[in-house]
Amino acid sequence: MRVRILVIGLLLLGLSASLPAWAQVPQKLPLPHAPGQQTLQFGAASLTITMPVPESTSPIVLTAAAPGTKPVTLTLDHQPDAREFPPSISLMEMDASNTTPEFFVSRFTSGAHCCAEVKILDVVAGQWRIVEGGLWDGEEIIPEDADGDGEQEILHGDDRFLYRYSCYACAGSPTRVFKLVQGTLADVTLSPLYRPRDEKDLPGFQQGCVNHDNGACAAYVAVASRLGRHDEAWKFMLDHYDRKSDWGLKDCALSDDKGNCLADIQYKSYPDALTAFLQQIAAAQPGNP
Ligand SMILES: [Ca+2]
Ligand SMILES: [Ca+2]
Repeated sequence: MRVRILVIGLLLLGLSASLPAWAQVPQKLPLPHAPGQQTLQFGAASLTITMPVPESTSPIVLTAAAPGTKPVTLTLDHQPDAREFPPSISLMEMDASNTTPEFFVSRFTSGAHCCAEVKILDVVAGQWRIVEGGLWDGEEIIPEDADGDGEQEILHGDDRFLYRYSCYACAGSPTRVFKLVQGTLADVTLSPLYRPRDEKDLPGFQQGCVNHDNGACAAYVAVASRLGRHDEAWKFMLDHYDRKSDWGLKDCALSDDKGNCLADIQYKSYPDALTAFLQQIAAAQPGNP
């Protein structure tokens, strides 16, 4: 057994030593300074960026290609008269199911607190695909290697906690982790690999709860629960939450197309509201029964 582990270890060492430079760390790619086309080559993969003339309504065009794969083209809106933000394009390794790197595009849509729009160019079954990475609170998403396996993950505060029980800037929110697997961004938050991060975040949420910030109490109970410490966190929350705040005690079970609430919910207390909210979060969480 010891020999086998040694052999696997040597194989892994050989593998990491042979990784090309572009695969080892994410690399932000420069946009062409002038209108026109520029092709960047990374090993076998290439990305061609076409920047429009500023006064035109032509889009920004990105084309990813590699030998033996079907290329894909992503078009990004360009409005000559609007204040718009350039896309941030990075080369990185996110999806281990192929031998090509991924191109990660994050662009600020502008507006208060919103949003970074993410698209990822990824090879699935021999074809480059555009993975719709969704809209995220904040200006830019910068993936990081959260578990040390050499692939970048998206880490982001759980937007569902924002404004829920206290103001935007007050409480932090629990971290969610998403991993790109064969063209799908999978929610892997509950993997034991990310427990150390939760352990690190927990004292800050607990301190916020001590200060009677109900948003921090919610994050504290949520993170402690996934670390297997729900009961002690719940008791702590009961001892420290702000009883005077009615923030988050109203909810809506059903809305029409225009956002009008058809079924109001009024909770009697913050613990009642929090119980329902954490049940909703748990029910939506992959990896929960
Ligand atoms: Ca890859
Ligand atoms: Ca990783």
